[in-house]
Amino acid sequence: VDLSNIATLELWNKIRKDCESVDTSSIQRSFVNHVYSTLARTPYNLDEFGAYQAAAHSVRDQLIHKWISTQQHFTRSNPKRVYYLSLEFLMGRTMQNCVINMDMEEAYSKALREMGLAFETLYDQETDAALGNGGLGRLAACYMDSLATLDYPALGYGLRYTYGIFEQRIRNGEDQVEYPDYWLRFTNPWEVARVDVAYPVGFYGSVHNDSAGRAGQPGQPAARWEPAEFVQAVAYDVPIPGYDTDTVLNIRLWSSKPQRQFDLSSFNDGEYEKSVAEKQRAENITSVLYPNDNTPAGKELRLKQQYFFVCATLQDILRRFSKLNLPWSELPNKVGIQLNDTHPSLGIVELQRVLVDEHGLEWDIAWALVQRVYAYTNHTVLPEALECWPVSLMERLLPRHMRIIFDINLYFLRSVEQRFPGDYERLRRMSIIEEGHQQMVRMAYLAVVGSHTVNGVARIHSDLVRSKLFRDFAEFYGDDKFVNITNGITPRRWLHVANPQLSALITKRLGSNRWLKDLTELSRLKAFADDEDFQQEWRQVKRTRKESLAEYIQKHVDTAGEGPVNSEALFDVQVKRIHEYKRQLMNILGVVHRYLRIKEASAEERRDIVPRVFIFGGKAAPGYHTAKLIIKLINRVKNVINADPDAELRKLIRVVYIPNYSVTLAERIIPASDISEHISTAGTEASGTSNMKFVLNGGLLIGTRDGANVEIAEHIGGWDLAFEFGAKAEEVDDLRNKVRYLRPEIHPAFRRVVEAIKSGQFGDSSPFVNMLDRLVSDGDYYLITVDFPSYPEAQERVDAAYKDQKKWTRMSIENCAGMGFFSADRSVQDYAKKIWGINPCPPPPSK
Ligand code: 475
Repeated sequence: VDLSNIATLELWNKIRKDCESVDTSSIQRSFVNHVYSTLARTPYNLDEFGAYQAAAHSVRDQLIHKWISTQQHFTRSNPKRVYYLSLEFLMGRTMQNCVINMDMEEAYSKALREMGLAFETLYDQETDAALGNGGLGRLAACYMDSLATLDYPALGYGLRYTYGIFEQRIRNGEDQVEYPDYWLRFTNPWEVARVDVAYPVGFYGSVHNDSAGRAGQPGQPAARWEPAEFVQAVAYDVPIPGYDTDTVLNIRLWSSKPQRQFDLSSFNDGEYEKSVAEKQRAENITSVLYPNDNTPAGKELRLKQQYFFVCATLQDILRRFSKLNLPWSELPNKVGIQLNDTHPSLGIVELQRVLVDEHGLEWDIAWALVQRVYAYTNHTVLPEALECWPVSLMERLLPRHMRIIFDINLYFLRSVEQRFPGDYERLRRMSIIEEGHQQMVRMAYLAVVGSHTVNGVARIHSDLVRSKLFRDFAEFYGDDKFVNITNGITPRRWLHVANPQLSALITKRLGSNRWLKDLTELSRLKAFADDEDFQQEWRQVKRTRKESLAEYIQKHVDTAGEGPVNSEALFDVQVKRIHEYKRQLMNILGVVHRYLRIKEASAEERRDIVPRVFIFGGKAAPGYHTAKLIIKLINRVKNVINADPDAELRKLIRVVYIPNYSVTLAERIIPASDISEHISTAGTEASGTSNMKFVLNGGLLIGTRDGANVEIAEHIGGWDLAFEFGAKAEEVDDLRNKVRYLRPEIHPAFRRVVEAIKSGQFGDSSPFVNMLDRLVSDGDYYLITVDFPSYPEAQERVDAAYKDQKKWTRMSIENCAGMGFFSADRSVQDYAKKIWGINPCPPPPSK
């Protein structure tokens, strides 16, 4: 564009200002314009989905203006930036979050109402962006919201999977079946395709010595990698608006495309089909999110995804750095990279490769820079969840990287040996390469060695990371390298958006909505915990939310004609990925226990029982047999209890399995919970984040002393305000040995439950026999038999507390009031100070 004429420039600026205006008529213009010219529709054939699309495009326009301004501002201010690398971003829906963060909800609502449309009803038309499995992916999404809200110069990087986490359906009322989640079917208004931003990514091939013939030689390891296969990484940008600020950050998602548009030579050779197949192979790389949570997939395609991701991301980061014309020594002052678990840890090797092989830096100088750039977040200590890749696979797919890993390991082990001369056992333990019948690369060790800081995600978890998982490394590097950053959640989505009723009540009581930006403000609610009127309003909100969930269940969950759930009953919720360590099995065995007790109770005794609805939800990894069996058992128990001929009993106990748990369902379920279950074996759940969401919404917890439960209890005022049971983390090793070798007496209540299932009371028991027998022989790794007696006992304390509604409401208010610490705003500030060394870069005040 020729802008040399001042008048031309002014015209551009004036028109842009017009485009940014959000008064009623501008919104209406933009909406109508999208109905006609984006969708080619008219008000006569506009259905709800079309209206959603037009509204979404209109909101997107607003978003993009602010986003461009933010990016220009960052470029001009040139601060150190942090890059959050994650193979998963579990975003959920976008539209409502956007208009709330940009303070446009009322404006849109009014503008569309005048046009005969209810804006709020359009939210339900949106499909979730579900590019993540669970906790780790949702954490990345919460952190982007907080980074934007606090004006940090940050950028997220991820993959644009064609298929997100699978859709779960329940077949025959009991079994999980998976369906592909083709979320891009109707195009995605929340992304901007950047066809101008594309990088080549190579795989396979061979390594050649550099001219001096020194490839792989310690001290002088420059070499040339000639990949045999290339694909392209194309950028798709997803704008992330902060709350109550003009900052709009970016998540850049890579999509794989074939290198050349069309291979004419193979066409001429009559190999047309081959060239199309090649094209499809390239697109394969980003086609599907691996559906494993807390277990690595171990597939070649997954390793390809990981390298594809870091290769494109580093080219992008380094291109931005090179525009600054600074020496390489400045890299750590401009670039911080956070690794969300080990999944992107090949980035460490890739950066070393680029610096040494492509830019000619000396090994040691490059390595010192690499270590100052990277930091690594660990999300699990489960041994089977730690990523390891076969050396043979890595050698084939990434031959140069494999050599670099061997060299990194060599120098590292030499330095360990200097500190601990002759301690070969230590070298074996600490080696990045695990020796065995098949050599493996331990990705967690690579991440530790290549980073300046390693963090766990809750205090107890970080203690275990330091004292057990990476004990040798903490001894070698010193404790300072290992820090804790307790996870947090965004109060915007998880209270204000998910629970507008409670949000309004809190704002009314506190006299302002400042708590949305400073969650510690909630502590002022404590003063009203016993206030009669406030208590009533608080209970009313919960009731409303329970009724709305009951309605959802009635409409969308197959309840086999069982009738509506009683929203007066206590709602007991466990929604999360199905995993043995999370112990949904213990929960359902507890349900059976309660059922048997109610069955034998007299009419008199029954009058004393608090009616409960047990609500389950969660997906099992498709290849995780035991997890699928647990889903089956939950549903079997559900089907029998809900169909019990005793109508009086059915009023006291009910079980629901809500299929296809998702971010959007979480927003419905969490505000409706009275009590939620966070009952992992102590020392196994790194943090948990739904525990925070439940408490923030006035639900109480029943849980073990695990993950963030421990800190939640501290902040709300102790375990008197939550329901604790079970073994402590320090006792777990010893208990495992006892269970395994000494077989302590199994509690009769537990035996009875197992016998009931084995007797066929819940249908053919043969699928479950093995799983249950393992528990009572030597296979109770997660200590269900050990914790079981104290679990129903804790549930009785829940019942007792619930009977006193005043006491319960006071606890609920006090729980919520103590949640200030668990805002993701606090978490990202911790990261900024303790790990990244970055500062906010707020937009200049607009003129
Ligand atoms: C922990 N996912 C929670 C949460 O810190 C914690 C994804 C792909 C492959 C393998 N695993 C994953 C996880 O490991 C994961 O989600 N971990 C979770 O991270 C956030 O709150 O306790 O289990």
